[in-house]
Amino acid sequence: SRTLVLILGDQLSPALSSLRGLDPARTTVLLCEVMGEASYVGHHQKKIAFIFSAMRHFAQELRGAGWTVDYVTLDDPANTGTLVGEVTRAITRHQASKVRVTEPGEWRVLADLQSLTPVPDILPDDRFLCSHAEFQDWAEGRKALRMEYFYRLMRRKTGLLMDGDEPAGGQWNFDHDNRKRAAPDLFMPQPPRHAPDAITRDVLDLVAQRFGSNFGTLEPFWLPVTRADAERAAQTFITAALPHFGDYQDAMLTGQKFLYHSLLSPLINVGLLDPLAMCRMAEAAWRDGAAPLNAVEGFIRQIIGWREYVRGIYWREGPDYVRRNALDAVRPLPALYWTGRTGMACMAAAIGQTIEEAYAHHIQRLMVTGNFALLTGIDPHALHEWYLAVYFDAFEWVEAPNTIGMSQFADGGLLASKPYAASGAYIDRMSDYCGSCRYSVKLKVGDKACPLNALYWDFIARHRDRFAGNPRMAQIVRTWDRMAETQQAALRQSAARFLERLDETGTDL
Ligand code: FAD
Ligand code: DLZ
Repeated sequence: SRTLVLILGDQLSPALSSLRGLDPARTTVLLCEVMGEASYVGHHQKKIAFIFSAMRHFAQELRGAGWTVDYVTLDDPANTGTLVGEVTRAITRHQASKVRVTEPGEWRVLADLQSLTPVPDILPDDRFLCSHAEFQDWAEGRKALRMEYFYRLMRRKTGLLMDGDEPAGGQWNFDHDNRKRAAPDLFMPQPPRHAPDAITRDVLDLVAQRFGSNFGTLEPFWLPVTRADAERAAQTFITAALPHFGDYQDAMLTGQKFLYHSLLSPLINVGLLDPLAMCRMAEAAWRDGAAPLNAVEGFIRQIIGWREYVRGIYWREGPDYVRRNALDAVRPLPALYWTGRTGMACMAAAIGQTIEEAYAHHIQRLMVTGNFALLTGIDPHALHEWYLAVYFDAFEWVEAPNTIGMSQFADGGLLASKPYAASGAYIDRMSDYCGSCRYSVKLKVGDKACPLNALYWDFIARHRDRFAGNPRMAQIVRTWDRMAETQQAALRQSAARFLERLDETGTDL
């Protein structure tokens, strides 16, 4: 009897649980490009190209390792357009008696797979360190789920940066060292650029033809799409950028799209790189004296801390998590999120590079596009669909908790202990954007003032009662309460004028 193994577009790892223990002679591996997955949101063109090309290269890799692979391309005339349709067709084609799959990264796809006949064996995705049961055990009975405590558990579990039972360097977290402002530097490392091979060129043609009117620019396309190139990119990051990763983790700089970030998220998320192996490489760099502890600890925390923690939250909170809206935000997503056309230099930079690269770094996502949405009260579900569409690393298990929870406080503070809300002063402190902005960050009200300044206080005022009860927000609420009424009115009027213009045009503000 034959086993059919379905491998999804973000499961491109040879050590995947669904392949383990199977006899290649009695197994067919199915990979399928389907319109359903390519269109559940209007993905950035580069994201689709990256996933299809990585899938095609992975099929080659598997064949090289002795597996029989059935690869269905998007333009196959018989393609039904859905995962369920393609698995059903493949069961008949290969007369398979069993179907196996590693659990997907999204509730929607899990429900689809569970609707198949025969119901497949759905195996745990042990590319993650923390199983669902372990996360539940950790979360059970806790009043608040704070990443920091979860992270310590993962440090102990992996032994990463541990000296016996103590954290290396005597501290678990060196974040306070990681808030430096970056300066222009001619020697800023750049991620390696990979020329498209014949497989990628075919995919680029397909994407141009079928998704040419989707968001974002397709070319130049230079992302790694093979395991070997991904591993080289990881090595380049460890030697060239990791040493400064910590210092400038929160910095933003005009014209520098990547700074000292790794760009490894898409490669890790689709399975071309193993997250634990990345952390071990970073730790080795510290032990060899090639990178400082604050950088290496910061990098490792993002991966075994944040990445694992948000996944735990996603699966614990259930499929309705993406619909949470604790702050009752209802404004439609303004057009400027798609056009990037705005005089706000920070927003133009973050969205502009999102259009070009399908990438913006964490502080741009959280404190620029996320903060603007939070302050202006944009519907979190619409924003969630935007983040899910536009970034090359976006899969719901990781995108949704970051958007709904961390960035929009729409889960009411389950994930973040206070909203990540900021006025223009924060952007000015962490970037050089304000110097080239149409608006003045120093002005608080009026048409020439940075809109974030009045919007910030308007946001505090709108949610005054809720935030007064939050120990981390109480001080700011008191500041608002003590402000002269005339000043409060001026700020609220200024915010209202901006929001009116936003609703009228949605772009070019
Ligand atoms: P680096 O700064 O080099 O960080 C190293 C690695 O740490 C990343 O590759 C990533 O694997 C991991 N990491 C860092 N921060 C986080 C985090 N908060 N959550 C999970 N992993 C993290 N990340 C995604 O992978 N997919 C998403 O769809 C996604 N959507 C986001 C949406 C919002 C609103 C916000 C605020 C953050 C989002 N993030 C998402 C988290 C983070 O911004 C990206 O992981 C990071 O910017 C990827 O770039 P990088 O590889 O250069 O990261
Ligand atoms: C994101 C994506 C895209 C664009 N296309 C495909 C595809 O054609 N076939 C496939 O198997 N997977 C694709 N994916 C990834 C899936 O959407 C992903 O597995 C789910 O979102 C679960 O994380």
